[in-house]
Amino acid sequence: MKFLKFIKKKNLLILVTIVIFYIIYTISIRLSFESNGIEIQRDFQSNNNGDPDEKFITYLPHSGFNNQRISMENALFMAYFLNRSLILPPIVFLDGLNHLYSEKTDKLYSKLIQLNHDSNNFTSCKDKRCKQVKFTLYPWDELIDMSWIRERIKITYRSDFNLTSLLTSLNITNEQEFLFLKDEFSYHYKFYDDSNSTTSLDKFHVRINLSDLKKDHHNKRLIHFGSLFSSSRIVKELPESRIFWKNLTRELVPNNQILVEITRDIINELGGQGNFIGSHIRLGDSFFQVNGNKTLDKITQRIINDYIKNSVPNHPNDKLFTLCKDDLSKPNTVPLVIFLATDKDRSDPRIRSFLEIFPCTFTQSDFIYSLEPLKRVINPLGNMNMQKFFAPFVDLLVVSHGVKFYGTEKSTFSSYAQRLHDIHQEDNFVDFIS
Ligand SMILES: Nc1nc2c(ncn2[C@@H]2O[C@H](COP(=O)(O)OP(=O)(O)O)[C@@H](O)[C@H]2O)c(=O)[nH]1
Ligand SMILES: [Mg+2]
Repeated sequence: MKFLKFIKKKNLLILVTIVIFYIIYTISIRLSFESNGIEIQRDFQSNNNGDPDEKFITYLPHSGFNNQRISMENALFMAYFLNRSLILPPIVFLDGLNHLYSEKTDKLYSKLIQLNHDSNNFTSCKDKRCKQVKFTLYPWDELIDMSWIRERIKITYRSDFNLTSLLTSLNITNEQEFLFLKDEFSYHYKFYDDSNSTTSLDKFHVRINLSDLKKDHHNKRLIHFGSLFSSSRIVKELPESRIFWKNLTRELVPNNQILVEITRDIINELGGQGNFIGSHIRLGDSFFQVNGNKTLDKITQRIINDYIKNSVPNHPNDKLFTLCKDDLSKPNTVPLVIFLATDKDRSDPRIRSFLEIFPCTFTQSDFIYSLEPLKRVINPLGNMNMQKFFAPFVDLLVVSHGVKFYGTEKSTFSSYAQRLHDIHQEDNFVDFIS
């Protein structure tokens, strides 16, 4: 009897322990999915058991971060205009390869499918030469404030690039149930919100009126776009479209808490918001490498002109000034505190010539101490340390708080910095960081 009682007691104890462990486990999983304050439905494939009549759109990301941001913003506009939910792919961060891109959608898919959560490496081959590339897939909500858009559009998250499992999860069993607008070349489709628009196709090849797309394919469960990159991909001429777009571009700002803390710290070191100039000089690859000297000449001239004509306000603090005081006594130097964002380091000869004219120029590497918290940023999808991938965002956020911003032509990084700068200026540099 006693023995039986003991067994019962023991079973009860085991049961209670299991229940406690289960509760702790569930809470910890929830918390890890709520790291930026929002509960995110991470895995689209295993969670789509909702409305069978719900209609979706999706697209394929490619190239650098800002190319992906522009595609994502265009996709949000499409979802709004077509009144569909968006299946949002993650941000693709690469280490060891500048661009993952193919102009043909099928080929791009065959590259992207290599990126899955089982690994953080894939093999990239070009002209029969192959190398290992590190990657991580990162959720947009961890970086950017999506709260405004979430109130207007339903977003579900895709966590890999497997087309078959995407279609299965949507119960799509034959080709008639979805529309796949595959690209055969770069800039294939251009979309128009107003069917009467006379805006030309320019570099694009095929015109699609969004109202026809909406009407003719209203019963399709999914409209799958290829690339949605390019700020001229969608012509927005209807007043409602313009208002929506203006709000969207104003609301989608980086709000990652660690990035915000670091930015605040560096801005303080620089003498506070509005007391320094921000510049982005892109020299690292392709077009920007070839045009590097021109970019530097243009930016230098623009800063000098503004400095002479408009006497740009600049109040360097004493600590910073002691660092550059001696160099400022040399001829042809300009006493402005500049934060320089660049994809090259200070030893690059072109950067060195800029520093000779503007000796009070500082870069991210001058604020090593402020950058410490970057070491703590972990991707909740896959646990990859994000330090390397996040460094450009520190540059982006700091330059956008300069009293003036001078960027590189044709760089989408620069155009985002300019947009953020204009937002801060409109708000009179009231701390975005509060
Ligand atoms: N740290 C840092 N990285 C940069 C800077 N400018 C460009 N990069 C890197 O180069 C990439 C540029 O690609 P993208 O964002 O598509 O902009 P774009 O190529 O200039 O139009 C960024 O994502 C960064 O990884 C910079 O000022 N600082
Ligand atoms: Mg790019």
